[in-house]
Amino acid sequence: MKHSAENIKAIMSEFPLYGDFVSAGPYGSGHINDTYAVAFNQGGTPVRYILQRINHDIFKDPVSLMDNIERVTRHQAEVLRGLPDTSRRAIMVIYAKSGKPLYQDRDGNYWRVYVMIEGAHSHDVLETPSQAYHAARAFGSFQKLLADLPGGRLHETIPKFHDTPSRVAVLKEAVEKDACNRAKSAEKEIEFVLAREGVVSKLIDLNKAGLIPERVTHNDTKLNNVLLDDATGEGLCVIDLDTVMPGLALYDFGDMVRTGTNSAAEDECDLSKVTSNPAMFAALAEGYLSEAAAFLNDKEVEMMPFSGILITLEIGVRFLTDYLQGDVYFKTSRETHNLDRCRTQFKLVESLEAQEEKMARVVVEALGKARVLDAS
Ligand code: ADP
Ligand code: GN1
Ligand code: MG
Repeated sequence: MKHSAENIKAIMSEFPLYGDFVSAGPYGSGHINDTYAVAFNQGGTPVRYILQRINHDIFKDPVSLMDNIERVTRHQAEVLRGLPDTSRRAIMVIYAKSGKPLYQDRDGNYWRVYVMIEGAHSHDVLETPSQAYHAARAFGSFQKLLADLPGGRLHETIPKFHDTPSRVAVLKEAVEKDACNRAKSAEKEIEFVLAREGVVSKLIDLNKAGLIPERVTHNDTKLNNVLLDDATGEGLCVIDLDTVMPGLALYDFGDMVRTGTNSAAEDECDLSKVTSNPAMFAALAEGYLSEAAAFLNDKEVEMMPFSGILITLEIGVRFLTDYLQGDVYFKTSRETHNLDRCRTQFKLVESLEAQEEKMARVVVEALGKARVLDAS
């Protein structure tokens, strides 16, 4: 949904911001919310904000969602207080004139405003192992910081979000229904999933067996959901907090592998370009473990290579389901966009499967380095 600069100016006037509205335009490449960069002139100094319309078809309870985000960002601010540059290390929510963290317009849309973190960017495709290291370290540090979040369990903003077997069950229903007559064009992809049904409950089963714990996790650790500092390359701020809720740490690491090791874009059509880059995997494992080794248990560490395979399969299943259901969930810009994304994911699954043993050795090495770092 696109909103004009005039609309946006009116929405921004519901927030108690100092200065004059200058301009607004669409921002970023997220698949879910509508994001705008909004420029203000504050006494001669240009200042920008992020304005977002929360996709309430997907996030059914935006008030609970913002309650989670307030709790998480308040805790981050408390823990980070005193460090240099704290205002660039955690999202800052701007409260509306109503005193609430959201403004609801006459059409029922929910809007929120964040301070724009300047001098930092997110990357859709990572270019260097150093970027991978720093992005993964930032997500590890985020999980570590939230380990002692006060106030009890967070709301589940999307129930069963990383319940891979449920995702497969929904896919099967979509195949059965074939609402858009598209199943024929995705026969190979459907087969691909059915051939892997045996592994989809592996992490959930380990959790049920008490071998891996529930934690506060991000759940959408696509690497464009972390801002890297333009000057230092450091992982500065974890963003896109809508799915921060109870979850398994491994789904977070897995999604870093899905998005950080892919040598091509998520929707690349030339599948010969899609492979998992082992140097990126090593950097992700090192960066993540430099923070997470302090709290992960042995089983979680052991499952790190598998987690990348599983979530890549899961996200591929979700793209495929959305294709069959008529592109009702993810933003798309062409008819086969979701099918293309699914094919990319499945090609990546194959590449990761072929490297699983090698990745296990890399994780052991990375763990060793993290322990040396910790001891020094
Ligand atoms: P979506 O859920 O649609 O992915 P995000 O919250 O990830 O939305 O925001 C989309 C993009 O906007 C991000 O990838 C990032 O580039 C940018 N962005 C979001 N919040 C901020 C912020 N506080 N400061 C700077 N950039 C931001
Ligand atoms: C969505 O919001 P965004 O674009 O960061 C999706 C993730 C998927 C991702 C695939 C709430 O993430 O789960 O992994 O697209 N977010 C939601 O690119 O469904
Ligand atoms: Mg995002």
